[in-house]
Amino acid sequence: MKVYVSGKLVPEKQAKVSVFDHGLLYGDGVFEGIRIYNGRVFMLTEHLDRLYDSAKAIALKMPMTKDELRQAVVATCRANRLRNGYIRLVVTRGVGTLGLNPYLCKRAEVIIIAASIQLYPPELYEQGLKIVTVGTLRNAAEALNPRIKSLNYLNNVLAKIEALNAGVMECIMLNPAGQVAEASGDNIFAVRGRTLTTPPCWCGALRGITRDAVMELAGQAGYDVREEVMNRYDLYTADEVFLTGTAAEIIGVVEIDRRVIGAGCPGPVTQELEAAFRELAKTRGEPLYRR
Ligand code: PXG
Repeated sequence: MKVYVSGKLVPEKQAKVSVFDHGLLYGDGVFEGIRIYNGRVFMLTEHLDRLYDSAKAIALKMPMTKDELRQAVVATCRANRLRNGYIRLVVTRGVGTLGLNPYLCKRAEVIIIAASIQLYPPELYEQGLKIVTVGTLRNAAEALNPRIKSLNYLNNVLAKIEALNAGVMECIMLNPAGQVAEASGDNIFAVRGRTLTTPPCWCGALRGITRDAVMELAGQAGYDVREEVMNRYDLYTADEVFLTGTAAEIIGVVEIDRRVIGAGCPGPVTQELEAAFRELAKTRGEPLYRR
């Protein structure tokens, strides 16, 4: 595998960063996780826009233009001859001193890994996920805004640990007001009749690229799509609940805190949107090869 680091594509064994990199020392940096489907980088423009917004929010000066980064992403995928896969795009504050001061870091480091990912076993997409609400609250937006896709994922890791310790693979994270925010690495939707509801970003959700795509697809399919404050009641009593994310894609939720959701299996709306998403993934995004 070839990895992009310090402006070059190098064999993975040589792909290294300094122990003085503030990405490692302080979790100071931002990232994106992007899918490659059918020889196309899915929604690359949207991912790059979000990355640059995350960087701006933490006052991190990107060392290259969006277009240069787009080309580096494409080159990394091509070097690994990927037609389907997963790209981890990481930007760290770079090498600095043993002190917080980010302004003493000379230059941000850009890392591009193009490989593959499987989050859940295929059976779970057919059976649906069982999840629980965890005690770890999503970061308060006024402290570290969840809209920033930062390298500081301890908030999510702590939630994931609680989920795993409870014997499930995902969880619901609430915001400090006790409202539904998102899952540890996915957004959440509830279906009731012909209405789809997801929490607005100000409730503590990342503005997921998959979330945006699903909202667009559901709108086109004639559903009433709403961003509304949600409580656990809205999830417990929904016809269907599903999660969306680059890694998870679209996955049905069939049990929350030991309440069975809907019919106890991934529902028809979830399945319809999954199929529409598969179609979209075939054609949407930056083509990597001529054919
Ligand atoms: N919320 C959080 C906190 C996330 O980290 C999403 C929502 C969904 O956003 P997208 O844009 O992907 O639809 C994410 C993204 C992993 C992994 O390795 C997790 C994500 C993306 C890629 C890989 O578990 N989460």
